[in-house]
Amino acid sequence: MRGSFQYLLVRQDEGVLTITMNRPEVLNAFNDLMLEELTEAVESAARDDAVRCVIIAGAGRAFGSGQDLSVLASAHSAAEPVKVSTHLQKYHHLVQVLHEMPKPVIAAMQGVAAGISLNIALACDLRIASDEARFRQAFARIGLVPDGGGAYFLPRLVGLGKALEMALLADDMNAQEAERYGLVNACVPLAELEAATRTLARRLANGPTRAYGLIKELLYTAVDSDLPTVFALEGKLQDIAIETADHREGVAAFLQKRPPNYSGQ
Ligand code: LHQ
Repeated sequence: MRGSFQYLLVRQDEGVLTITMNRPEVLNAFNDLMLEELTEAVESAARDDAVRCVIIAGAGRAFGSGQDLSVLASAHSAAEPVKVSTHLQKYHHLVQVLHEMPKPVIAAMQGVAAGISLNIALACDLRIASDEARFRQAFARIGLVPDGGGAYFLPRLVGLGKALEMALLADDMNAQEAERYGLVNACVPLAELEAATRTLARRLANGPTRAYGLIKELLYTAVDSDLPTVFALEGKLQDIAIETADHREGVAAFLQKRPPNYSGQ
């Protein structure tokens, strides 16, 4: 992973890679370069065994405000506008890489998350919000449909009724409501968000990383499968998990009445 990006801050520490989107003057709205850089960083994290947990965050007061609308407006007036579905393919690739990341990904959300920024957070495995965060499926306010996989992830997290309400009305959901609906896993005071996120990320980075990857695969497949399919997949994945060093370490630690020391292998 390269050390510097134009629109990202990256920090790697004790197996935790923190990627911070860094366009605070526009609440971390996506331009093309930030999207490309985020995709590169996430792909690199997926390949790097030294990274055992990833945090996605936003600089300044927001997590992210979606597509940069000034970029969108100039794209509309370009001589040969790029079809939006072609542009969306780049976001789809990012969402796919996040979703298939073989280690846990946490979104740390201190402020507003709108549009495709929110939907990218929904593609992460866990979300921690500050009590000042708010969540807006902003698309209908500008006459668009939810994109970036939001229509897939949102109803799975909050149920179809609430997802429809959020998508149609495009109102803010506050952090307390988001926690109640399961849109975020935890809501903490703003001053505690960074520490709470790091504590969770360190815990995950010290866990059985290969099993975590298999757990993600199992649950994300199971949510769209029938029971026989899940039985077959869990057998296949348990055959893999039971051969890992971390499984042996977990059992040994239990029998020796000591904390496990997982290598991630
Ligand atoms: C912004 C933005 C922004 C540029 C704040 N762009 N400058 C669609 C189509 C095609 C391809 C791919 O994907 C998409 C997906 C999408 O994401 S569509 C949805 C795009 N996002 C939005 O519609 C949200 C637009 N932003 C807002 O509604 C508000 O800014 C929110 C609710 C996020 C925050 O409101 P406030 O806290 O009141 O902040 P603000 O509005 O005052 O914004 C602060 C600054 O950031 C301001 O600039 P200024 O120079 O006045 O300080 C905004 O213009 C700028 N900004 N979002 N997306």
